[in-house]
Amino acid sequence: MLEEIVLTMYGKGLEQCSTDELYGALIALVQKRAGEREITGKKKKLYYISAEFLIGKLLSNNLINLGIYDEIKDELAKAGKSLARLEEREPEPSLGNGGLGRLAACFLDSIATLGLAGDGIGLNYHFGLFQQKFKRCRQKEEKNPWIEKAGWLIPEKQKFSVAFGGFTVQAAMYDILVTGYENGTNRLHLFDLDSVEESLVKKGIDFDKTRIRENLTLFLYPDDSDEEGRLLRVYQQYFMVSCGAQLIVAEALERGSSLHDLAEYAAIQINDTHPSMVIPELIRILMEKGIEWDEAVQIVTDTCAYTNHTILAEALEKWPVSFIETVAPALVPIIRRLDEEIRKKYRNPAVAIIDEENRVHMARMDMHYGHSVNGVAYLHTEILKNSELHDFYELYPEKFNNKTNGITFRRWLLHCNHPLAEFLEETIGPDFKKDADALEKLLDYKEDDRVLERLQAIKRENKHQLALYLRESQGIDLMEDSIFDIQIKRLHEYKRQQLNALYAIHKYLEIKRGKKPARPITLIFGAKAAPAYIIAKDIIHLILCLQKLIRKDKDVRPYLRVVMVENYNVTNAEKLIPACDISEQISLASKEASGTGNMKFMLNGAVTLGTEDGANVEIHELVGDDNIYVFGEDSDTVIARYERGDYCSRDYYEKNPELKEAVDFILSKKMVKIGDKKQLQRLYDELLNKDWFMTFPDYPAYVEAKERAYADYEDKRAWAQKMLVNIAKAGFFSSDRTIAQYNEDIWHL
Ligand code: 26Q
Repeated sequence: MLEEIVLTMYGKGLEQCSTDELYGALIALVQKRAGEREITGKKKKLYYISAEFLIGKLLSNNLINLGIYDEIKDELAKAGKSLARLEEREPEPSLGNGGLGRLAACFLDSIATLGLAGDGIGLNYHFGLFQQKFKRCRQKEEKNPWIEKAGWLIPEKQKFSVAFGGFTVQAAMYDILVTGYENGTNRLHLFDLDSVEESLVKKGIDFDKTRIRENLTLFLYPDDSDEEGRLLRVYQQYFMVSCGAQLIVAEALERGSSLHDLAEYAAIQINDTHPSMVIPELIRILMEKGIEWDEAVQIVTDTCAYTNHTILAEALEKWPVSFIETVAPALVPIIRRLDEEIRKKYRNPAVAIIDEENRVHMARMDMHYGHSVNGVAYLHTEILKNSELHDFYELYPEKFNNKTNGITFRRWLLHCNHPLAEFLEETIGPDFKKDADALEKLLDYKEDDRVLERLQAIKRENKHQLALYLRESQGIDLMEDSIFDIQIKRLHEYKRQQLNALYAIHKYLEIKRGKKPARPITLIFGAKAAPAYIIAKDIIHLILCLQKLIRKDKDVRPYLRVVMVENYNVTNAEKLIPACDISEQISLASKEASGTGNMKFMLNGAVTLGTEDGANVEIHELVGDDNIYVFGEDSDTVIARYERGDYCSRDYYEKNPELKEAVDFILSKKMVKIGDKKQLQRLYDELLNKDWFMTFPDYPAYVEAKERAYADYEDKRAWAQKMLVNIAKAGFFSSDRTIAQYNEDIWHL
């Protein structure tokens, strides 16, 4: 199959081709095959607008979805070439920060897999999110160029123009084909500035934030704690939604819409508030086409739906009217008029779109002028309804709904864990590949020693593969017979990597005193911190110092390792997750909207150690008490304590000598010798004087749960049964299920 292509492309045989040539040929092959399956001819189409699409490498996934993975692998092997080499060669586009961006990518896969017409709309960030490097136990940021001449981006002919205050820019659109699993193909449309100037970036990730014409699509914003460049972020958002709205309207017209009936032709899903300006922008465009205000507002409301991904108040976007005046002056009268309508209708100032400080609350606009508001896990949606967005729930109870997140099993099982996928197919047949619920058949084998032993063998093999990979790529040595206890996710105080680090200190001190664990323990971390998020960087510093301290300590290193993987990304995740024994999901209850890493781990036979937060609650319910380690205060207790405002971390510190010892160790001579006194002191002070995410109250229960899990791990058979139940019950978390629900309740495609 490939042979013919390289012959026409390069006039030679497979054996003679370089890695780059083979890679180019495979892209051509995939795009041809995918192009033949495009989903067309449907009246209504979904547009998933998102500032982030964390798609990961695409080659293998596309080959799997097109059903030609094995064939290509064999053909290459016969010519003495390896598909793995080609996979390594592919750059990973980092067009997302974490969960929200990865979710968007899983959703596109499922939309195509279900044969639904649905495209993504986003931005073509040239350097994506920064690349993380560790230097002297600290995070350093570098740009991550990923765009290649012969890559996945297809330049499209359509041109767009976007009018900012005082100047207009031209935009180009690049498409990436999105293949569904043995089904149709959709597109991810990435908009880019015609006048973008990569040379603006000098060293690291610094660039002139004021030159919008040149810098607009250079970088993805590394989360909201990066205060600098907030205005630029609004420029990006408007650029994205203006191009997106133009595309949506043009396509609807082409499919025969009169625009009065736009809602029958288009469904728009607003992924968090980053694309919320699409609402006023669409109203503007419809009015430009001669539709009256009231009707335009109704059409847009019927078309748009909003997903909330966070309950952290500080992450709910509010932009000063002056920003919008600067960026998109045409939207200001529209937003003001929407606000006036709301003020006339409802007297509660807490539901107004523009507040007393002249800031536009993006989520409020979405809730008033969209027809659906959804949270991303049961608990999250309940908290939205009962507290965070309660005023809106009272106004529009019918708009609120839950859509528990999901993950695509193509990438997070078939692609990342071949041995497990093959074994499952041998054992329960191939149905689970199309119907995730069929994984439950595995429960029939819970007492089958052969199956239990195979699951353990596969885990061992994956741990071995991870060890090879980390040695090769990062020079890290793993003890393969240790417990792999893994926490990988963005670094944020609410996710509480610091709690895990305190445990590491506790264990270190115990071993120093001669109390050795039954089996060596490896605590693996992977996390990027937003460049301006000081405490997050201090936590990384702490973990890297601990890694160094323990690696150099001959008494401790045979029993305990701390390992922080550099530049945690989708590619790393695909290696780490299949090798995991214990999945750390230890956010402060009520703070993690859902989490999706928790689902990936479970599907790959890891056992969760977690709080009753986000989707952990649903995992707990599915697997039962025996197959998960739950600890810590529940969300009601936490929410009540925030309301009382009486949390004092120092009280817990004073009362618990073990905790005190661990916290004090942060400033010990040993640590200060390795690390930076100032950074360690800052973190120590933060914990003792604030600890806003309440790690201290949960500390004893956390240590207890970890010890219990480690002890249980020694009963190999019982542990394998836990793995089995987790895999068997993971079907619910297929994003195919999530997308079917979005379609059923919201999009009606
Ligand atoms: C906001 C304003 C300015 C600049 C940046 C931002 C910004 C950027 C990214 C705000 C939020 C994000 C990302 C949020 C995110 O990833 N949320 C996660 O979404 C997942 C998918 O629903 C959930 O599983 C996680 O629980 C949630 O934290």
